[in-house]
Amino acid sequence: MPRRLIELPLLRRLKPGLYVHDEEALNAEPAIGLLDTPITPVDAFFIRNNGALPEIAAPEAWTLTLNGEVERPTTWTLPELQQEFETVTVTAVLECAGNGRVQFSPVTDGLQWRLGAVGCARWTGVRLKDLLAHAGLLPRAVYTAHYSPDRSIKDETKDALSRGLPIAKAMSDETLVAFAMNDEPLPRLHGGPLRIVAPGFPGSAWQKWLDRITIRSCEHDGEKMRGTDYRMPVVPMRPGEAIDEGLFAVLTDMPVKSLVTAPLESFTVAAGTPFAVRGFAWSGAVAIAAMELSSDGGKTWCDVALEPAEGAFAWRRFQTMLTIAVAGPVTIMARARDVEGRVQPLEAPWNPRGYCNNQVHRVAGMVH
Ligand SMILES: Nc1nc2c(c(=O)[nH]1)N[C@H]1C(S)=C(S)[C@@H](COP(=O)(O)O)O[C@H]1N2
Ligand SMILES: [Mo]
Repeated sequence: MPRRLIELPLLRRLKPGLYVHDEEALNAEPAIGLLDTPITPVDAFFIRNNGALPEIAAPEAWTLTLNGEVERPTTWTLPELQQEFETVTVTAVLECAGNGRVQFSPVTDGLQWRLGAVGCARWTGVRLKDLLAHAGLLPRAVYTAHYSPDRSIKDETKDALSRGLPIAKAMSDETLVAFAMNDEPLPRLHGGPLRIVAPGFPGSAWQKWLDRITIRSCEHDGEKMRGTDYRMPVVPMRPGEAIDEGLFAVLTDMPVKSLVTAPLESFTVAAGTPFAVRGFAWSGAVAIAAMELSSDGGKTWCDVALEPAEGAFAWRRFQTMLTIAVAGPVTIMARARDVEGRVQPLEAPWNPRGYCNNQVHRVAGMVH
Protein backbone atom coordinates (compact mmCIF):
# COMPACT_ATOMS: atom_id res chain seq x y z
CA MET A 1 0.00 0.00 0.00
CA PRO A 2 1.39 3.43 -0.86
CA ARG A 3 1.66 5.56 2.24
CA ARG A 4 -0.23 8.78 2.45
CA LEU A 5 1.19 12.09 3.60
CA ILE A 6 -1.85 12.77 5.74
CA GLU A 7 -4.82 10.69 6.68
CA LEU A 8 -8.36 11.57 5.76
CA PRO A 9 -9.46 12.83 9.22
CA LEU A 10 -6.62 15.37 9.14
CA LEU A 11 -7.61 16.47 5.64
CA ARG A 12 -11.15 16.97 6.89
CA ARG A 13 -9.83 19.18 9.68
CA LEU A 14 -7.50 21.15 7.39
CA LYS A 15 -10.07 21.55 4.62
CA PRO A 16 -13.48 21.00 6.16
CA GLY A 17 -15.68 21.99 3.22
CA LEU A 18 -14.12 19.75 0.63
CA TYR A 19 -15.77 16.88 -1.17
CA VAL A 20 -13.26 14.02 -1.40
CA HIS A 21 -13.35 12.26 -4.78
CA ASP A 22 -10.50 9.87 -4.17
CA GLU A 23 -8.86 8.92 -0.89
CA GLU A 24 -5.91 7.00 -2.25
CA ALA A 25 -4.35 9.81 -4.24
CA LEU A 26 -6.27 12.50 -2.34
CA ASN A 27 -8.38 14.50 -4.73
CA ALA A 28 -10.87 16.93 -3.26
CA GLU A 29 -12.79 20.04 -4.23
CA PRO A 30 -14.71 22.70 -2.31
CA ALA A 31 -18.40 23.47 -2.54
CA ILE A 32 -18.84 26.54 -4.77
CA GLY A 33 -19.98 28.71 -1.87
CA LEU A 34 -16.43 28.50 -0.47
CA LEU A 35 -15.04 30.17 -3.62
CA ASP A 36 -16.77 33.50 -3.02
CA THR A 37 -13.65 35.56 -2.16
CA PRO A 38 -11.13 37.14 -4.58
CA ILE A 39 -8.34 35.19 -2.88
CA THR A 40 -9.26 31.57 -2.20
CA PRO A 41 -8.19 30.58 1.32
CA VAL A 42 -5.87 27.58 1.56
CA ASP A 43 -8.49 25.67 3.56
CA ALA A 44 -10.95 25.93 0.65
CA PHE A 45 -8.48 25.24 -2.16
CA PHE A 46 -8.93 22.04 -4.19
CA ILE A 47 -6.27 19.33 -4.13
CA ARG A 48 -5.35 17.22 -7.11
CA ASN A 49 -2.87 14.37 -7.04
CA ASN A 50 -2.04 11.88 -9.76
CA GLY A 51 -0.22 9.57 -7.38
CA ALA A 52 0.48 8.97 -3.72
CA LEU A 53 1.46 11.98 -1.63
CA PRO A 54 5.23 11.90 -1.09
CA GLU A 55 6.82 11.53 2.31
CA ILE A 56 9.03 14.49 2.99
CA ALA A 57 11.22 13.64 5.93
CA ALA A 58 13.27 16.85 6.16
CA PRO A 59 11.71 19.82 4.35
CA GLU A 60 14.53 22.08 5.62
CA ALA A 61 17.00 19.95 3.65
CA TRP A 62 15.02 20.23 0.39
CA THR A 63 17.11 20.99 -2.67
CA LEU A 64 16.36 21.95 -6.25
CA THR A 65 18.67 20.80 -9.03
CA LEU A 66 18.76 22.47 -12.46
CA ASN A 67 20.59 20.53 -15.15
CA GLY A 68 20.36 19.35 -18.77
CA GLU A 69 20.91 21.84 -21.60
CA VAL A 70 22.60 24.48 -19.39
CA GLU A 71 26.16 25.75 -19.06
CA ARG A 72 26.31 25.42 -15.27
CA PRO A 73 24.18 22.71 -13.65
CA THR A 74 23.34 23.90 -10.14
CA THR A 75 21.76 22.65 -6.93
CA TRP A 76 20.25 25.07 -4.44
CA THR A 77 18.81 24.66 -0.98
CA LEU A 78 15.62 26.59 -0.28
CA PRO A 79 17.45 29.32 1.74
CA GLU A 80 19.99 29.67 -1.08
CA LEU A 81 17.22 30.21 -3.63
CA GLN A 82 15.66 32.81 -1.37
CA GLN A 83 18.98 34.63 -0.85
CA GLU A 84 20.28 34.53 -4.40
CA PHE A 85 17.18 35.52 -6.33
CA GLU A 86 14.58 38.26 -6.15
CA THR A 87 11.34 37.22 -4.45
CA VAL A 88 8.16 38.08 -6.33
CA THR A 89 4.44 37.50 -5.78
CA VAL A 90 1.96 36.72 -8.55
CA THR A 91 -1.78 36.40 -7.98
CA ALA A 92 -3.01 33.67 -10.28
CA VAL A 93 -5.82 31.24 -10.90
CA LEU A 94 -4.91 27.57 -10.56
CA GLU A 95 -7.43 25.35 -12.34
CA CYS A 96 -7.33 21.66 -13.08
CA ALA A 97 -7.82 20.97 -16.79
CA GLY A 98 -10.43 18.40 -15.72
CA ASN A 99 -12.53 20.93 -13.79
CA GLY A 100 -16.17 20.57 -14.90
CA ARG A 101 -15.53 17.14 -16.46
CA VAL A 102 -18.78 15.84 -14.94
CA GLN A 103 -20.70 18.03 -17.39
CA PHE A 104 -19.49 16.12 -20.47
CA SER A 105 -21.88 13.74 -22.12
CA PRO A 106 -21.08 10.97 -22.76
CA VAL A 107 -18.95 10.72 -19.61
CA THR A 108 -15.19 10.50 -20.11
CA ASP A 109 -12.46 8.78 -18.12
CA GLY A 110 -11.03 10.70 -15.21
CA LEU A 111 -12.17 12.13 -11.89
CA GLN A 112 -15.66 13.51 -12.23
CA TRP A 113 -14.77 17.01 -11.06
CA ARG A 114 -17.71 19.35 -10.55
CA LEU A 115 -16.90 23.06 -10.80
CA GLY A 116 -14.67 23.50 -7.73
CA ALA A 117 -11.26 22.41 -9.04
CA VAL A 118 -10.22 26.05 -9.32
CA GLY A 119 -9.01 28.79 -7.02
CA CYS A 120 -7.08 32.04 -7.06
CA ALA A 121 -4.15 32.54 -4.71
CA ARG A 122 -1.10 34.74 -4.13
CA TRP A 123 1.96 32.74 -5.05
CA THR A 124 5.39 33.88 -3.86
CA GLY A 125 8.72 32.58 -5.04
CA VAL A 126 11.58 33.22 -7.41
CA ARG A 127 11.29 33.62 -11.16
CA LEU A 128 12.14 30.46 -13.05
CA LYS A 129 13.77 32.67 -15.71
CA ASP A 130 16.25 34.01 -13.14
CA LEU A 131 17.32 30.44 -12.30
CA LEU A 132 17.64 29.63 -16.01
CA ALA A 133 19.67 32.79 -16.64
CA HIS A 134 21.96 31.90 -13.73
CA ALA A 135 22.54 28.39 -15.10
CA GLY A 136 22.95 29.67 -18.69
CA LEU A 137 20.59 28.11 -21.22
CA LEU A 138 22.29 26.42 -24.17
CA PRO A 139 20.94 27.24 -27.65
CA ARG A 140 19.39 23.74 -27.88
CA ALA A 141 17.09 24.41 -24.89
CA VAL A 142 13.44 24.23 -25.93
CA TYR A 143 11.53 22.64 -23.03
CA THR A 144 11.78 22.13 -19.28
CA ALA A 145 11.17 18.80 -17.54
CA HIS A 146 10.04 18.86 -13.91
CA TYR A 147 10.55 16.06 -11.42
CA SER A 148 9.13 15.28 -7.98
CA PRO A 149 9.26 12.38 -5.53
CA ASP A 150 5.55 11.42 -5.67
CA ARG A 151 5.00 7.94 -7.11
CA SER A 152 2.28 6.36 -9.22
CA ILE A 153 -0.25 4.42 -7.12
CA LYS A 154 -0.20 1.41 -9.46
CA ASP A 155 3.57 1.29 -9.95
CA GLU A 156 5.89 2.81 -7.35
CA THR A 157 8.81 2.78 -9.78
CA LYS A 158 7.03 5.41 -11.89
CA ASP A 159 6.73 9.14 -11.34
CA ALA A 160 3.16 10.15 -10.52
CA LEU A 161 3.62 13.10 -12.87
CA SER A 162 6.54 14.74 -14.61
CA ARG A 163 5.56 17.65 -16.77
CA GLY A 164 7.35 20.59 -18.31
CA LEU A 165 6.99 23.94 -20.00
CA PRO A 166 7.91 25.32 -23.41
CA ILE A 167 11.03 27.43 -22.83
CA ALA A 168 9.16 30.67 -23.70
CA LYS A 169 6.74 30.06 -20.80
CA ALA A 170 9.61 29.08 -18.50
CA MET A 171 11.27 32.42 -19.42
CA SER A 172 8.10 34.49 -18.83
CA ASP A 173 8.08 36.91 -15.90
CA GLU A 174 5.05 35.28 -14.27
CA THR A 175 6.44 31.74 -14.10
CA LEU A 176 7.74 30.98 -10.62
CA VAL A 177 9.35 28.39 -8.46
CA ALA A 178 7.11 29.14 -5.50
CA PHE A 179 7.61 28.58 -1.79
CA ALA A 180 4.61 30.48 -0.38
CA MET A 181 0.86 30.58 -0.95
CA ASN A 182 -1.31 33.36 0.45
CA ASP A 183 1.65 34.59 2.53
CA GLU A 184 2.14 31.24 4.28
CA PRO A 185 4.92 28.76 3.58
CA LEU A 186 3.63 26.61 0.72
CA PRO A 187 1.49 23.91 2.39
CA ARG A 188 2.66 20.36 1.86
CA LEU A 189 -0.67 19.45 0.24
CA HIS A 190 -0.06 22.16 -2.37
CA GLY A 191 3.46 21.04 -3.21
CA GLY A 192 5.56 22.53 -0.41
CA PRO A 193 8.47 23.14 -0.05
CA LEU A 194 8.61 24.08 -3.79
CA ARG A 195 6.28 24.04 -6.77
CA ILE A 196 6.03 25.49 -10.24
CA VAL A 197 3.55 28.32 -10.73
CA ALA A 198 2.68 28.66 -14.41
CA PRO A 199 -0.12 31.26 -14.55
CA GLY A 200 -2.51 30.75 -17.46
CA PHE A 201 -1.39 27.14 -18.00
CA PRO A 202 -3.52 24.24 -16.75
CA GLY A 203 -2.88 23.03 -13.18
CA SER A 204 -1.08 19.95 -14.50
CA ALA A 205 1.83 22.23 -15.46
CA TRP A 206 2.14 23.48 -11.87
CA GLN A 207 4.48 20.70 -10.69
CA LYS A 208 4.35 20.18 -6.92
CA TRP A 209 7.25 18.99 -4.69
CA LEU A 210 9.69 20.15 -7.34
CA ASP A 211 13.22 18.84 -6.77
CA ARG A 212 14.71 18.78 -10.28
CA ILE A 213 14.39 20.73 -13.51
CA THR A 214 16.13 19.23 -16.53
CA ILE A 215 16.35 21.39 -19.64
CA ARG A 216 15.67 19.49 -22.84
CA SER A 217 16.24 19.93 -26.56
CA CYS A 218 12.76 18.56 -27.37
CA GLU A 219 9.30 18.53 -25.81
CA HIS A 220 9.30 16.67 -22.49
CA ASP A 221 8.02 13.07 -22.64
CA GLY A 222 7.66 12.46 -18.88
CA GLU A 223 4.77 10.87 -17.05
CA LYS A 224 1.42 12.39 -18.13
CA MET A 225 2.95 14.22 -21.12
CA ARG A 226 2.07 11.63 -23.76
CA GLY A 227 -0.88 10.02 -25.50
CA THR A 228 -4.11 11.69 -24.46
CA ASP A 229 -2.84 12.76 -20.99
CA TYR A 230 -3.37 16.51 -20.59
CA ARG A 231 -3.52 16.69 -24.36
CA MET A 232 -6.44 17.81 -26.51
CA PRO A 233 -7.36 16.88 -30.07
CA VAL A 234 -6.34 19.70 -32.40
CA VAL A 235 -9.44 19.04 -34.54
CA PRO A 236 -12.93 18.54 -33.07
CA MET A 237 -13.75 14.91 -32.15
CA ARG A 238 -17.00 13.02 -31.85
CA PRO A 239 -17.59 10.57 -28.99
CA GLY A 240 -16.63 7.04 -30.05
CA GLU A 241 -14.39 8.19 -32.89
CA ALA A 242 -11.03 6.37 -33.12
CA ILE A 243 -8.23 8.20 -31.29
CA ASP A 244 -5.25 9.31 -33.38
CA GLU A 245 -2.70 10.46 -30.79
CA GLY A 246 -0.77 12.24 -33.53
CA LEU A 247 -3.64 14.74 -33.64
CA PHE A 248 -3.33 15.61 -29.95
CA ALA A 249 -1.33 18.56 -28.58
CA VAL A 250 -0.15 19.38 -25.05
CA LEU A 251 -2.50 21.75 -23.25
CA THR A 252 -0.76 25.10 -22.80
CA ASP A 253 -3.74 27.40 -22.33
CA MET A 254 -7.07 27.56 -20.55
CA PRO A 255 -10.34 28.73 -22.08
CA VAL A 256 -12.40 31.76 -21.09
CA LYS A 257 -14.57 30.82 -18.12
CA SER A 258 -16.68 32.11 -15.25
CA LEU A 259 -18.25 30.85 -12.06
CA VAL A 260 -21.26 32.20 -10.18
CA THR A 261 -20.43 32.03 -6.47
CA ALA A 262 -23.73 33.56 -5.30
CA PRO A 263 -26.53 32.66 -5.36
CA LEU A 264 -25.95 28.92 -5.12
CA GLU A 265 -27.79 26.06 -6.83
CA SER A 266 -31.39 25.63 -5.50
CA PHE A 267 -31.56 29.21 -4.20
CA THR A 268 -34.88 30.84 -3.40
CA VAL A 269 -35.73 34.53 -3.78
CA ALA A 270 -38.87 36.62 -3.43
CA ALA A 271 -40.50 37.99 -6.58
CA GLY A 272 -39.75 41.67 -7.08
CA THR A 273 -36.96 41.69 -4.47
CA PRO A 274 -33.41 42.45 -5.59
CA PHE A 275 -30.80 39.77 -4.84
CA ALA A 276 -27.04 39.68 -5.31
CA VAL A 277 -25.45 37.77 -8.17
CA ARG A 278 -21.68 37.58 -8.13
CA GLY A 279 -18.74 35.47 -9.18
CA PHE A 280 -15.48 35.48 -11.09
CA ALA A 281 -14.27 35.37 -14.69
CA TRP A 282 -10.84 34.21 -15.84
CA SER A 283 -8.96 32.71 -18.77
CA GLY A 284 -5.48 31.51 -19.71
CA ALA A 285 -3.23 33.59 -21.93
CA VAL A 286 -5.89 35.92 -23.34
CA ALA A 287 -7.39 38.65 -21.15
CA ILE A 288 -11.07 38.73 -20.20
CA ALA A 289 -13.10 41.46 -21.93
CA ALA A 290 -16.67 41.21 -20.64
CA MET A 291 -19.16 39.32 -18.52
CA GLU A 292 -22.83 38.70 -19.26
CA LEU A 293 -25.75 37.25 -17.30
CA SER A 294 -29.11 35.90 -18.43
CA SER A 295 -32.13 35.01 -16.33
CA ASP A 296 -34.46 34.07 -19.20
CA GLY A 297 -32.81 30.91 -20.48
CA GLY A 298 -30.31 32.76 -22.66
CA LYS A 299 -32.83 34.79 -24.72
CA THR A 300 -31.41 38.06 -23.44
CA TRP A 301 -28.08 38.81 -21.80
CA CYS A 302 -27.08 41.84 -19.77
CA ASP A 303 -23.54 43.14 -19.35
CA VAL A 304 -22.10 43.08 -15.85
CA ALA A 305 -19.08 45.18 -14.95
CA LEU A 306 -15.85 43.35 -14.17
CA GLU A 307 -13.79 44.71 -11.31
CA PRO A 308 -10.05 45.21 -11.78
CA ALA A 309 -7.98 42.23 -10.68
CA GLU A 310 -4.69 41.84 -8.85
CA GLY A 311 -2.71 41.51 -12.08
CA ALA A 312 -3.24 39.77 -15.40
CA PHE A 313 -3.53 36.20 -14.05
CA ALA A 314 -6.00 36.71 -11.20
CA TRP A 315 -9.70 36.14 -11.68
CA ARG A 316 -11.97 39.17 -11.97
CA ARG A 317 -14.95 39.76 -9.73
CA PHE A 318 -18.37 40.61 -11.16
CA GLN A 319 -21.31 41.54 -8.98
CA THR A 320 -24.74 42.97 -9.57
CA MET A 321 -28.28 42.95 -8.21
CA LEU A 322 -31.02 41.14 -10.12
CA THR A 323 -34.76 41.39 -9.64
CA ILE A 324 -37.18 38.83 -11.03
CA ALA A 325 -40.77 39.98 -11.18
CA VAL A 326 -42.60 36.71 -11.74
CA ALA A 327 -42.77 33.69 -9.43
CA GLY A 328 -41.60 30.31 -10.75
CA PRO A 329 -38.39 28.45 -11.54
CA VAL A 330 -35.46 30.53 -12.74
CA THR A 331 -31.99 29.72 -14.07
CA ILE A 332 -29.19 32.26 -13.97
CA MET A 333 -26.71 31.80 -16.78
CA ALA A 334 -23.25 33.36 -16.81
CA ARG A 335 -20.76 33.68 -19.64
CA ALA A 336 -17.49 35.54 -20.04
CA ARG A 337 -15.86 36.81 -23.22
CA ASP A 338 -12.15 37.26 -23.87
CA VAL A 339 -10.52 40.13 -25.78
CA GLU A 340 -10.25 37.93 -28.87
CA GLY A 341 -14.03 37.54 -28.93
CA ARG A 342 -14.29 33.97 -27.64
CA VAL A 343 -17.37 33.39 -25.51
CA GLN A 344 -18.24 30.51 -23.19
CA PRO A 345 -20.37 28.03 -25.17
CA LEU A 346 -23.66 26.45 -24.07
CA GLU A 347 -21.90 23.11 -24.46
CA ALA A 348 -18.12 22.66 -24.49
CA PRO A 349 -16.47 20.61 -27.26
CA TRP A 350 -16.36 16.96 -26.17
CA ASN A 351 -12.89 15.40 -26.04
CA PRO A 352 -11.83 11.90 -24.96
CA ARG A 353 -10.37 12.88 -21.59
CA GLY A 354 -12.89 15.56 -20.70
CA TYR A 355 -10.61 18.59 -20.48
CA CYS A 356 -11.36 22.32 -20.53
CA ASN A 357 -15.10 22.30 -19.97
CA ASN A 358 -15.96 25.99 -20.00
CA GLN A 359 -19.67 25.74 -20.71
CA VAL A 360 -21.93 28.57 -19.53
CA HIS A 361 -22.47 28.26 -15.78
CA ARG A 362 -26.15 27.70 -14.93
CA VAL A 363 -27.56 28.15 -11.43
CA ALA A 364 -31.16 27.06 -10.93
CA GLY A 365 -33.45 28.49 -8.26
CA MET A 366 -37.03 29.35 -7.41
CA VAL A 367 -38.80 32.70 -7.25
CA HIS A 368 -41.67 32.77 -4.73
N1 LIG B 1 4.23 16.34 -8.28
C1 LIG B 1 2.97 16.56 -8.72
N2 LIG B 1 2.61 17.79 -9.10
C2 LIG B 1 1.35 18.03 -9.52
C3 LIG B 1 0.39 16.99 -9.62
C4 LIG B 1 0.81 15.68 -9.20
O1 LIG B 1 0.05 14.71 -9.25
N3 LIG B 1 2.11 15.51 -8.76
N4 LIG B 1 -0.86 17.25 -10.10
C5 LIG B 1 -0.99 18.42 -10.97
C6 LIG B 1 -2.36 18.77 -11.29
S1 LIG B 1 -3.12 17.81 -12.45
C7 LIG B 1 -2.98 19.88 -10.75
S2 LIG B 1 -4.52 20.34 -11.26
C8 LIG B 1 -2.31 20.69 -9.72
C9 LIG B 1 -3.19 20.82 -8.49
O2 LIG B 1 -2.56 21.60 -7.51
P1 LIG B 1 -3.12 21.65 -6.04
O3 LIG B 1 -3.22 20.25 -5.52
O4 LIG B 1 -2.19 22.51 -5.27
O5 LIG B 1 -4.50 22.29 -6.11
O6 LIG B 1 -1.07 20.15 -9.32
C10 LIG B 1 -0.29 19.64 -10.38
N5 LIG B 1 1.02 19.30 -9.88
MO1 LIG C 1 -5.13 18.86 -13.04
